[in-house]
Parts: sequence; C-alpha cells; structure tokens
Amino acid sequence: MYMTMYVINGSNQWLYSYNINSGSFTNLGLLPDPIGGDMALFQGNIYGSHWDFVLVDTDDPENSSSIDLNYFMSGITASSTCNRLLGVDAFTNLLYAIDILDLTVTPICTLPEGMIWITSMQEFIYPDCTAFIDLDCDDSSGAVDADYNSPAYDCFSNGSVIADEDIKIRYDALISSMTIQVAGNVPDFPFEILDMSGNVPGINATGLGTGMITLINAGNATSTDFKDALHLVIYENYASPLTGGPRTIEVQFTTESGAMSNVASAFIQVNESPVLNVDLGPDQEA
Ligand SMILES: [Ca+2]
Ligand SMILES: [Ca+2]
Repeated sequence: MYMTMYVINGSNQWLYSYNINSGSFTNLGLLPDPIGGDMALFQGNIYGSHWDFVLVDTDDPENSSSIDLNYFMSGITASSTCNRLLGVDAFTNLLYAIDILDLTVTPICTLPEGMIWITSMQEFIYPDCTAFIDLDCDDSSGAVDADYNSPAYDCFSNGSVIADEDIKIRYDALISSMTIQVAGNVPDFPFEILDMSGNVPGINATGLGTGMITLINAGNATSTDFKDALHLVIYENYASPLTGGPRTIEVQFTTESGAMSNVASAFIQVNESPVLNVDLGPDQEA
C-alpha cells in the first residue's frame, strides 16, 4: 500500500504530507490562515475550516485561497449539491450551507447541543454540477419540472412576474449571462415586451422594453444576484385590445465555463378583457 496523508500540526497552520510507508513527514509550507476546525474532501479538493475557510493547495500551501466566513466552523463535510459544503458552528449548534462560489453561509437547522464535528460518505462522491434552473422549485404554481405558471395578464396588470420566490439554480461556475425571451406565439408583437422593475448591482441588463432581455455579469455577480434580477423581470403587453391566449417566456443561462443550462419556461395567460366581478346592486322591482 502506498499512501500519502495531509496533516496539519498543532499550530494549525503548517501543512505536512505523511508517507505511511516510510513513516516520514514532509513540511509542505505555511497556510495563509489556520485550520483548527476540520478538513473535508469535496469536488476533488481539500477544504479546511476555522474562522476562515481554506481551499488547500497541497502543491503550494501559501497559495491556498482563504475566505473569511465570520463563523467558527468546527466541522465541515460535503453535500450532494454542487459547490455547497455543510458546516457546523460549535458555538451556535447550527448546521450551515456554505456556498463556495457565492461565498454565502446560510443556516439550515439547529443541531442538538454539543454537535461539533461532521462527516459523510458524500465526500467521496462528485456532486451533479450540470447547469440547471427551476423557476419554481416546489412547483407551488402548478407548473412541473423547471417551469412556472405566472399570474394572468390583462389590461389592468402592472406586469406579470416570470419566476416564483423559490428559484433554484445549480451551476458549475459563476453565471456569465442569462437570457429571458418571449418565445413562440407572440400575436401582439411588437407590443409584448419584457422589462425590469429595478436593477441589481453587478448585473447589466440589455434589451429592456423588447421581447428579449440579456442579463450580463459585470463583475463577480453571484447566483443570488441573478435570482434577484430574475425576480425583477416582468412581462407587459401594450396592445389595445389585447389578444387573449397563452404566452411562453423562456429563461436560460450560461456559465463562465461555457456550460449552458436547461430552458425553463414561464407560462402567462393573457386575458382579452379583465375578469370583472361587477355588483349591479339588488334587483329593482318596477
Ligand atoms: Ca419546479
Ligand atoms: Ca414555489
């Protein structure tokens, strides 16, 4: 058996390799931040935790990247979700999701008192990193899979949103761009348009007021930023009268690795005339 282990000594900051055959240690170098919490394998890399979160470069420890978490993660392990580790904060007993691309830490649940370390067989499994978007994760709108049933549109509408609160995005790398377009049957062209009710820092939007908006990553916008931007996109129709019938809005994104996501669709029912409940008052007897 030949095996090399990586070991961190009591100072928490010197990385060694240990050859189990010869019993010899080799000092590989100093890490940029201490690892006094835990180490975990994830997506073929070694991660370490402390107050900071370290992606360990075993070839050049000083070159390891370090992220300030502001939590003391006493234990970390892999999850089945791409780019997402799990961490336990010994001081709060909370289990967290640590998104290593978005650099966000999200509480999941409270663990019983005194749970400090954590591991799972998931550390040996590469998670599914296929680019994917679902406009309504729990299908609460009634649309299945990646799609969403938008609120119906009529002449009194201020625009129909094209995604539910619970957008789900899976990505192998940062999102570089996202397109949202009115697809298929567009009987009121060019009066059927997409617009945004605000903007998100770090994301440039082109095509506002047309049938296709492109959201472009202007820097280090995260998937959370893209979700925020998608929540601001609305469908509007300025035709008079409106042509009733179903409409489809398609959403797709590309990541910095060149991967393209699935196409998710928002379905909007356009109503020619608004559905009115008119109260004409009680019947009058002549
Ligand atoms: Ca869904
Ligand atoms: Ca939902």
